[in-house]
Amino acid sequence: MESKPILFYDLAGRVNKCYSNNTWKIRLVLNYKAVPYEVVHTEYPDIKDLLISKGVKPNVIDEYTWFPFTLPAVTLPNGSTVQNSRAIVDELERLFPSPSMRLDNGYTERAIRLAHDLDGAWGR
Ligand SMILES: N[C@@H](CCC(=O)N[C@@H](CS)C(=O)NCC(=O)O)C(=O)O
Repeated sequence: MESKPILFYDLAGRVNKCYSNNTWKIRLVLNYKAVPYEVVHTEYPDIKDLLISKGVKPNVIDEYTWFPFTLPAVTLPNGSTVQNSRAIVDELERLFPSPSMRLDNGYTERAIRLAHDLDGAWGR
């Protein structure tokens, strides 16, 4: 059976260049794992309707989660769509374990905390 490529929803720059640090996280993981994917360039005003149409549940807003619907998001080969970088990476790691992202190396959670601290320091 032929497997469908992953759909990777990225933000559309003026010349369809990948510019978002958040979506780059997932592009890097897909490239590292050499997973076939197709890019779907998406405009900010379309994110919400796109993800709702794919059955994505809104994020619960808290100190670190500002938007109910965000990119990056991916549609996996089974047709389910996932938003939020960490959730996406966990799914990619489960589906494509090699090469591993080594998420259990102790640095991942530290990096997430550091990113949160830096966001705060930049006057959110
Ligand atoms: N924690 C999220 C953050 C993603 C995020 O904030 N993405 C921005 C684009 S860089 C977004 O989609 N914002 C939606 C909006 O501004 O309405 C992740 O890494 O997946």
